Amino acid sequence: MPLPPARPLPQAPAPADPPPRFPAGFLWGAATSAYQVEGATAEDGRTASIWDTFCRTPGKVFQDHTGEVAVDHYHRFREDVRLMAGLGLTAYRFSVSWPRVQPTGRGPASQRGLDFYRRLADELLAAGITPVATLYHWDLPQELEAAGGWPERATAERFAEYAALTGEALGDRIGRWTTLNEPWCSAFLGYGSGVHAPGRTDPVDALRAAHHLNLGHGLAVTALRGVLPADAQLSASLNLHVLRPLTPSDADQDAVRRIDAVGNRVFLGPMLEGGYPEDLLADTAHLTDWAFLRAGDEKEIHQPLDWLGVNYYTPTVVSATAAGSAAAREDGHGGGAASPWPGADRVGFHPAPGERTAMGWPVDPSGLHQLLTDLARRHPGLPLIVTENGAAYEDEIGADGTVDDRDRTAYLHGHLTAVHRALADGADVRGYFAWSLLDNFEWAYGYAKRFGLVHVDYSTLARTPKASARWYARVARSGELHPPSAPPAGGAPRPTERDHP
Ligand code: IFM
Repeated sequence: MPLPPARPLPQAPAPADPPPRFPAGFLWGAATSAYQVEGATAEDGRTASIWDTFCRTPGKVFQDHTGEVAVDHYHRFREDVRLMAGLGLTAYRFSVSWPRVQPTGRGPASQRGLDFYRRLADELLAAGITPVATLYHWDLPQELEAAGGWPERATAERFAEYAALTGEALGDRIGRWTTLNEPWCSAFLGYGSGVHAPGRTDPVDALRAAHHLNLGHGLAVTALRGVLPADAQLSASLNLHVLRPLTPSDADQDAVRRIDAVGNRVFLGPMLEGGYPEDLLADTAHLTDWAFLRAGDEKEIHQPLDWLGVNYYTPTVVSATAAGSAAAREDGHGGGAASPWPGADRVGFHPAPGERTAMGWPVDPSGLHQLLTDLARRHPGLPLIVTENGAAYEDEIGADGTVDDRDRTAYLHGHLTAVHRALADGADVRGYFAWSLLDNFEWAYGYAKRFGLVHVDYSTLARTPKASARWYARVARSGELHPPSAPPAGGAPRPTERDHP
């Protein structure tokens, strides 16, 4: 007799996949920079930087905003460190203000200036947070700009002196250093398109500035090795452009090559490979003979680094186009008549597909994966740290006093997923810093764009962690990449009152 057909057994629910886990010791951080957060621009002997001057020039910055008060980190750093501790951060990346530490850009250091960073580092260390110091995040002492600025070789030499005296004073507390943050912006937005301080618009000055920033980096690394403990970890942070051709045509591929040369390899070449790319010299030969590049400079710049800082926000789509066309002006860096891309006049810039942040920057985490895995392939053995990644959105405090910035949480989750995939694909990524810890002064956009994990009320300077900060805290504390929507076990890790006075 045939047996009756077996009834299917009830299926046990499939166990949910465990959240992706990051390696032990991975640095979970947030970043800021001096001019964007400190304020106190005329206190304790600090002199003007090029950004103070630029902000005072009518029409350069949104509604003529300035960094005079910024978010008052200079006076509120203790509260801010408690905030970081409450978020479970294990590292804080900040920059040292050159005109605070060496007010005239040359000569002896200001003890009062150095003391601020001593106090900040001590507070961080006491909270178990690793300080990561950037020496130059765009605030050149105005006196050095008056003497010619980055287009002049002497500025690189001054930078190395400043690096040495800062390293000597703070090296007992700070073990991780970055020489320059985003030298592409300093050179090409500062001296090329002029949308950043000092607002000059000369393509040759921009190329000279790029070289002297590179040289300053090399000289500073050598100077720092001479004064820092042997285990100090040195790097530079580059905003590398992830480039995509509009079409697969040879002409569009050549547009990618040109922007890669003047956007990426102008720094990667000398810093990591020992020389400028031949095609960059050829592309810019109608502008300059590069006589400012002296024998021995490339060797000086090519110093061994302990890690590379990678800043990524969005990819860039380019095509071949006619010089001066509308597409050629859509460069994503504030427009303006002058180009930040010397030698690439016939390149057009196009919006990448996808959602956009309040900066108008398309959201595409795959670009971060591409960047990290490409760097790992090209520079095996060089550890990478994502030193900036984040998004501006139109955040508002709700009636209940919270900021529900789920778009930022989704952005961070997407990009951390990309970092995790890059790790799985062999990239040696050691940490991630969200940009930014706090809402702050967003350069030519003034206070109009909010990048913070923590909301700042600009009239009271009150800090309120956004929902993204609470999500990021959970990830940082557990080392696990929980999806944004998953309700946290035991309730949301809201910062406590003790953490956030
Ligand atoms: O705010 C800036 C930061 O100073 C340098 N990197 C990009 C950020 C967002 O524009």
